[in-house]
Parts: sequence; C-alpha cells; structure tokens
Amino acid sequence: MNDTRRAVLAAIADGPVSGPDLAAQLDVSRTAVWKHVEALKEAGFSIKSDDEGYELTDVPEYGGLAVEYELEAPYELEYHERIDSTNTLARERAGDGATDLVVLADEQTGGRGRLEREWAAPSGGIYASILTRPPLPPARVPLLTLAAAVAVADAAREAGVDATIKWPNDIEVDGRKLCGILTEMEGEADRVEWVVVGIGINANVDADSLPAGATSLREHVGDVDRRLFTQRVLERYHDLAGDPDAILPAWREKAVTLGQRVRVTTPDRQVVGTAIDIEPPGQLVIDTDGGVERVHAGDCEHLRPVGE
Ligand code: BT5
Repeated sequence: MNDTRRAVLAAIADGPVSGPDLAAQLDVSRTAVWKHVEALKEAGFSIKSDDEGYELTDVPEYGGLAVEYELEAPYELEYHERIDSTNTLARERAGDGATDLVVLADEQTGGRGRLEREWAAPSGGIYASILTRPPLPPARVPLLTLAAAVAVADAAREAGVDATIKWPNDIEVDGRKLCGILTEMEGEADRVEWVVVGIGINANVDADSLPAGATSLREHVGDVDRRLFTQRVLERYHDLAGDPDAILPAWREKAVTLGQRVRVTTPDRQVVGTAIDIEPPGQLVIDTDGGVERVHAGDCEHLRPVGE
C-alpha cells in the first residue's frame, strides 16, 4: 500500500476527519484524498463520508490491503483470488527485483509441494509466499522454513488449535497435516539472492476437499479470520527471521518429532532411529543402531516405538 494511502487509513480509523483537514495533515490535494478514499472503498474498506468528514467503519474480510492494514511487518501484499501458484509468481517478482513482498491467494490451481508434488489449494485457505533478500548464506536458509513453521503453529495455537510441528516442514494436528511450507531460493555459494517461503494453510476449507491425511482449521475451531491469522503468521515470521537464534528454541518447543522413532527418506537413503535433536540450520539428529546420523532434508515418518 502506498504511504499516503496508509496514512489516510490511519487518520480516518480514529473518527471523522474532514477532507480539507486530511489534505493539510498529509500535505496532498483534496482531490488526492478523494482518490485514495475511492480506491480504498474499491478494495472493500467501508468509509462513511458526511458533513463531519471521512470515517473508517469496516475493514474488508481478506485481501491484500486488508492484510496490510495494521500489519506490523514491513511487507507489501499482492493479492489474487485465483492463481496457479503464489510461489511461482513470487519467483517471477524476485526476477524483477522485488523484495519484502508477500504474494497471497484465496485459491491456487497449481499449488506445489516439495519435489514437484501437488499441493491441494481450494478457495478458503491461506496461500502466502514471502519474498525477501536476507543477508544469509544459502546453507542457513532452512532456518527460515523452521521460522515459518513456528509462526504458523503459534498462530494456530492462538486460534485455539493444538498444532505441532513435524520435521522439517509440516504443521499437524493429531497427526494430520494442516500446513506445508515450500522454500525456494536463488543465490551464490556465500550469499542468497532471494528466498521465497511459501506457506499453505488449510484454513476455512472442508477436510473432504483435501487429500487423505489432511485437516483444516475449520475442522477444529470453525472458520477463522484469515486477515488476522495471516497477519499473525507474517509478523511472527518477520520477528523470527530477524532473530535467527530464537528460531530453534521456539521450534523445539512445538515439535512432535523430537523423542520419536522416525524413518527419514532422502533421495539416496533411509535413516531409521530416534530423533534426538535439531541442529542449525535445521538438520535432524537421529540416533540409529549404527550411531548418530544427521539429515538435512527428506520425508519424515513417525514410527511406533519399538515393542509397542
Ligand atoms: C509441502 O510439500 O508440504 C509444501 C506445500 C507448500 C504449499 C504452499 S501454498 C503457497 C505456496 N505456493 C505453492 O505453490 N506452494 C506453496 P510436501 O512436504 O512435499 O507435501 C506435499 C504432500 O502433502 C502431497 O504429496 C500430499 O500428499 C499432501 N498434500 C497436498 N495438499 C495438501 C493439503 N492441502 N493439506 C495437507 N496435505 C496436502
């Protein structure tokens, strides 16, 4: 949202302000004020205008400007009702030089998981791709995936859902998948050019429109306010991304994987044992019959404990 539009919103949120006062306050013409007000109305903001001036009476339920409104993180939002994949568009924007941009959609027709798997993304979910240019070497980028997982788990818990994190990138409720994260990047060996962290949350969707083994926020607590939920996720993610030392402790607190018997499948091997820790930048430490092993990425299954 442009700065003047943001300032118009902030000013009229606290009661009626006359057009001339607003123009003087923001140092723009009255016509400019009027144009901003019209654009905001177009985006779904309810603005009362009478003799006393303009007053914000309601905020749109969802959308780019709605999420940007009072967002305490420095992201610009680009919203689409329907798009193939928010990650794909965010990558394109990265190629054009953008940064601190979140591509958000109500529905995706070609949502992607890891390794070109499909991600079901019906209308009503939260599909967000955060594009940034962090001053990190590529090897540290997995930390950002963990930060996003913590952010979603925290927002879900705030909404009353008992969400846990399964290494490396799933948020689950009672063993069913609520959210997945796909992190993509471009860069050189010692410096990242850009990173896109794509977050897919089954929010206000029926579980029967999702693959087996999936669950949604709706199933547990009914429909959530997607605007506030998305804001909480973006704000928490931004805070953690700026404080990398806080990521692993926060992740450990919510992880179900630690202490479990696991089977991790990577493209070239399988590792079976007890997950005992996570180490920077996100590798799982597994105690196996043959000693301690570390895996950076892979699909993780939680196994029943031996002897059960
Ligand atoms: C993931 O992959 O979990 C990453 C998903 C990332 C999706 C977001 S949405 C916004 C952004 N734009 C994109 O195009 N993608 C990102 P992975 O760990 O590979 O898991 C994929 C597997 O999860 C699939 O093979 C299915 O078994 C399952 N799955 C597919 N859709 C699901 C859903 N909506 N909920 C739960 N599980 C699902």
